[in-house]
Amino acid sequence: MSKTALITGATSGIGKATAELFAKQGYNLILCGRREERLHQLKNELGRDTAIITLNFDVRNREDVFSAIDNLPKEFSEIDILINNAGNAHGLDPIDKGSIDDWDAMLDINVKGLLYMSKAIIPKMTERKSGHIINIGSTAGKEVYPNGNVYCASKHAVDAINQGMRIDLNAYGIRVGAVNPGLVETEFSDVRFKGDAEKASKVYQGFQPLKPEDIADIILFVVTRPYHVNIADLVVMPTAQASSTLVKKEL
Ligand code: NDP
Ligand code: 8X3
Repeated sequence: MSKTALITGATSGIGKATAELFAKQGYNLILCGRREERLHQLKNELGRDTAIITLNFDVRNREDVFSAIDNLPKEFSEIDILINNAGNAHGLDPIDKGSIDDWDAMLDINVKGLLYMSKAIIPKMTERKSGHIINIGSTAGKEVYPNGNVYCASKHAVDAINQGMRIDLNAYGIRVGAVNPGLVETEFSDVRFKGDAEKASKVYQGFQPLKPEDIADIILFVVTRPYHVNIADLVVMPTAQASSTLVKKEL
């Protein structure tokens, strides 16, 4: 029987590439995001390959998260794989100049949103004593870079939550692991720089960044390991990148 995977942030970037790859592999998919039009489009396109349901909510809204998960149709209610991917950076400013609204957005989405999703889905996994949770962290969750302050804090929190989940869910046989990418060219920088396309594209100039499909590939690898194998924490960077601040241009 096909497994069911729920992907948050499926409307763009890493989440979308993962949805496309998983659809080809025949996973039943629950695809989440705020942009309804994109969700419709995904359902139309990927629905040819597999069973798809889309859920349109903001992960910051606790009631909407629980209501969406509690009201899933029966055929989608047993979630085997949760991919906690929704998230973004908002702003790139020194700590003394940062916007409190940006800080709220990053902590509410990247940390609390991930927790709400997990809290809504974990009980059925513990009941069934099976499940697999993949948390999308970042190299920003392993090291702090200039002006990254609160985004890095949010991803360090994901790193801690990933470890905590693995420890606490170990008794139930639930696999928990993180995939922590370096620079991936998605809409991430458009969001970080609030639609300033020129600033956003400069982030990826002069070297070959990762593509969202590279991360999707790795996520598929993680979920297709035999049950006794849990990829607990994986860091992946473009070859041109050695750390958050060291990127070799024109490689
Ligand atoms: P994108 O901006 O392309 O995608 C972000 C996704 O998150 C979108 O589908 C967006 O959907 C969703 N999302 C954002 N805010 C909310 C919200 N409040 N409620 C629900 N969904 C939301 O960026 P990426 O694909 O690059 O980012 C995906 C994950 O990967 C993030 O957690 C990011 O931190 C992480 N990451 C990215 C890296 C990169 O270099 N790109 C590197 C390391 C980690 P919608 O707007 O429709 O709601
Ligand atoms: C995304 C990678 O280096 O822009 O998490 O923070 S970085």
